[in-house]
Amino acid sequence: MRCFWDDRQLAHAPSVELHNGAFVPFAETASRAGSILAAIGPTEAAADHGEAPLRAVHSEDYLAFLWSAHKDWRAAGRAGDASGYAWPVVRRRPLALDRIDARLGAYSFDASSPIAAGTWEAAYWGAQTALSALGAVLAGERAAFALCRPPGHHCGRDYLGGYCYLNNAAIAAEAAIAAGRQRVAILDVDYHHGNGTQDIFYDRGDVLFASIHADPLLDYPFFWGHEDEIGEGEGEGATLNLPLPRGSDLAAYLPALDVALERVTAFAPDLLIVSYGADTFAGDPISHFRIETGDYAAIARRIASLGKPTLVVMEGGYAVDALGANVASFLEGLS
Ligand code: SP5
Ligand code: ZN
Repeated sequence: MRCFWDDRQLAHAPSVELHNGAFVPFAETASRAGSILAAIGPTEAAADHGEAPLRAVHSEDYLAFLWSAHKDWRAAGRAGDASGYAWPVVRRRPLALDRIDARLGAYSFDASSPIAAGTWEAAYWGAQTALSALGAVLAGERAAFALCRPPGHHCGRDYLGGYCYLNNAAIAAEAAIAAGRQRVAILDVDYHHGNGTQDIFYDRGDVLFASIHADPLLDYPFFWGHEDEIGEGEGEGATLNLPLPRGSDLAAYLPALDVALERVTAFAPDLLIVSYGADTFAGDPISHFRIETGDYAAIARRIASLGKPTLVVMEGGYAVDALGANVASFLEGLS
């Protein structure tokens, strides 16, 4: 399978994140990419598709904020990584956004996604990596893999969060539609609900979002991913959430996968985008499913049985030593 990667994605390297009331080492490390690269073999470099595909998903003001946030942080005399500490829960309009701290609050939904000096560069090339792999699929490849890092599925049109800054899967979906595809299905199999992707397409009938994830009653991101979220307006019925309990293993996972795949089939997409997170792995340090390395091949084979042109976009997965093998297993099952 053709795999795409750009090493400018390593530029994103925050040092700590807020977790359970204390700062701990940032879990979404650049070494994740090294583990995957060592396991999947040769990759192709990303081509630059410019900013227009980013603007098709994210708002102009959010992109401007993200581009300058770390410089603004430094200009305010701060050291280290930029992170918010106050959020406009009461959304008085217009928001007063003069201060960098106000902007950080307004354009984020958590305090575990710091902006470091290289965040914009890495996120930009992550999106370009997704677009480059999409290009291969649009040109006729049955499947391609985009090694995107930082991941994307938690961030929305105008907010970051969950280690995500640009929504790579959503950017690829919009680009596919701009290139003439009529219907795109996004299957999200990361441990966490892909709240940003859901939000972006919530009122859209031409993009299906189907997600299998840890029940948000107990797990991050808490406020999205419940079964009764089904989309709205023209998008009603084009969002499918399949929360599973902590401790779920392959036997618990496969029935949910079959439900999701039936919905994808009924939707009859021209293109399938898989938001693939390996944080469903039994050994993941921040997650609580029991999927084993070999299980990813079984999951991928079922996805491949749909026979749809498929773009796989990397999302989470934090057991760095096993991450490469988990990704390789998934890609092998897809081939
Ligand atoms: C893309 C993705 O998988 N994002 C996950 C974001 C989850 N963030 C909140 C979970 C809190 C766990 N933090 C533990 C850090 C240990 N170093
Ligand atoms: Zn995740």
